[in-house]
Amino acid sequence: MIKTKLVGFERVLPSLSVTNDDLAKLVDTSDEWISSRTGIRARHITTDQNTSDLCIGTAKKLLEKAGWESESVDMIIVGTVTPDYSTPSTACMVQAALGCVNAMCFDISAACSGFIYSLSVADKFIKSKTVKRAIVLGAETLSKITDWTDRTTCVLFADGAGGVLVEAADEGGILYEDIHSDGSKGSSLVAGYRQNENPYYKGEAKSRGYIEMNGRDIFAFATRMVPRSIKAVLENTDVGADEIKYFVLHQANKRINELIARKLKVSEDKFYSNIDHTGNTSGGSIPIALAEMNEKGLLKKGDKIILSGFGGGLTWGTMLIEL
Ligand code: B82
Repeated sequence: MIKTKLVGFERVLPSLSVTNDDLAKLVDTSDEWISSRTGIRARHITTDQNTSDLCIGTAKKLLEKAGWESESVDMIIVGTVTPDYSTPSTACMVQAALGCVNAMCFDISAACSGFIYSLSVADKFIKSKTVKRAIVLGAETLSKITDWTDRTTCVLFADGAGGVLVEAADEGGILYEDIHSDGSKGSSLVAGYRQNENPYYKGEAKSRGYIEMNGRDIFAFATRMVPRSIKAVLENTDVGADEIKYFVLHQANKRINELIARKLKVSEDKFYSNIDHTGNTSGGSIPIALAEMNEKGLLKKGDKIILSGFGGGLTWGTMLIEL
């Protein structure tokens, strides 16, 4: 059986880092309030880059480091809810910038689970022998859908891109996945509602662009469903939590991941955390964390890691990976 191996990890964060003290000049908040509730101390915010720019930078680094020819890439997938355009897709923009003329390219909308969903789709194309090499990115510019006057949300969200190269291999790679959606709870985390206000529309204007969330509801969802999903992956593969080197989860709030670690009876030290300097980058958070870990030498060949995303949709998903 063909396996899907992760063979490169890169990220691009905008150069501007905005601290909690900086935000306290925009809205009524404080470093103490933000950091004690979320673990966030600073986040990167773009001044002139859109999602495609961050993706193109990440994909260029990936190809250069791995020495892959642009023409050898069969597929580009971007998990994002903040594409530059509805069409062309962000993935097609990456293709054009890099000259990946042989790739099929599309975006996937699964919010903070977007990278996991994208990796899952790439895995299936590789296993079906349609694709040998793919670029899989998770990227957002959430600062463009953030209400910068709302102190409860503008302190959370941020910008950034991360990505991996995946390649058909004989062993290791993506060993198992557990992926779910619950559309009935979709209204607890929404962004970018566009009412069709065409000339024949008789109702009131209802479009609402910014992120709106019911924090309590989604906090309860994440801390209930993610431990279940991780347990399902470990049980179905007969892998013990002690055999997992790192748990790399979506970075929404440090408290969520601490509670998940406690529920799984796993030391918090095994839960990689970078939310202190990245904030919540939605689909970008897991691949950005992976790229950081790789740079620090934490990702070693043969190690098993768990990736878990959770977010709007609602969507969630866990993968067991052998590096
Ligand atoms: S919160 O509602 O304000 N809260 C929990 C009761 C404070 C500790 C909150 C905050 Br602040 C930040 C994030 C969340 C949260 O639950 N986020 C998510 C949960 C599930 C899926 C995605 C997210 C996300 O924010 O990306 C709650």
